[in-house]
Amino acid sequence: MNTVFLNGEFINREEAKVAIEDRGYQFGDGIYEVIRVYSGKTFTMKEHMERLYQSADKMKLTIPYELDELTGVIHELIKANSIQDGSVYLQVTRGVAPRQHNFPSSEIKGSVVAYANEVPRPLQQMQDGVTAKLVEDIRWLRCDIKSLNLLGNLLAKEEAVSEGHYEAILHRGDTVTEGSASNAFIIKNDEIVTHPATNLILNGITRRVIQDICKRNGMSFQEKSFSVDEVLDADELFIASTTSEVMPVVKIDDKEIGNGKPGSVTKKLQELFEERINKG
Ligand code: PSZ
Repeated sequence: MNTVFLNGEFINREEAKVAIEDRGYQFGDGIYEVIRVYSGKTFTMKEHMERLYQSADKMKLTIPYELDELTGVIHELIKANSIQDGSVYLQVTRGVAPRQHNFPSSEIKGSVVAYANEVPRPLQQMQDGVTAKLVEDIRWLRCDIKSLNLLGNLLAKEEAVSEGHYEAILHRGDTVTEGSASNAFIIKNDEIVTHPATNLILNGITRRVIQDICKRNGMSFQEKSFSVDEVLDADELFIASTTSEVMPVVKIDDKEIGNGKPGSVTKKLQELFEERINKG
């Protein structure tokens, strides 16, 4: 049996049904988070939950639960489904109302869905590295909101994956922004560089953990935008997300990065990231 959370109730996954006029279904009018679970315990849950409420504020959405209630829901899902290494998906939409673009009355409560899955860590890919494709970033200008509207991300990911790649690395003209579902980092002369946390990217929780790791270990971390040419000329390239962790990219389009193998700085970050996971 698989237990999920739907609008205040814990029910069987098969019985969880949402309304056809849910604004998440009709418009993608909602937000979400994916929270990692290692050895039955959440990782950086507080940061994910804070970002959820921040995303809600940015789109004038009221989450119909307090933060500690949602935290309790997540713990309950992990327990009820005996999740070891996995993730919890949590989404909040603007609720169910007759279809119209403008927001429904404030009496309409948001819909909340959460469920948990077992998800293995991508250990082999983290060891070998993956390939990526450069794709033009055609998304809107509020990529800082973790919105359900992912069409721009999906088109890019599909283009990359259908051609055998793991990820699409997005660029707006000459400027590299982030991955389709990850943040992107280059390393040049031992300096780790990633796009600043502006409206053009999602400020990833994994990105913030990496930033903190660098600070504590005297590694150079710079938030500044970089170009497509700088990627092609980088010593190392990696992407980072909740499920991909620190993932080396060893080839982009037809160009090998460095010697085509995961680089030493990326490997060091992976080690330090692993230590964080083990600390819980
Ligand atoms: O399961 C998956 O494939 C996941 S879990 C989280 C993501 C993918 N992606 C998050 C994400 C993103 O969608 C974009 C556009 N940029 C950056 C990230 C990284 O965010 P964190 O580190 O918070 O997961």
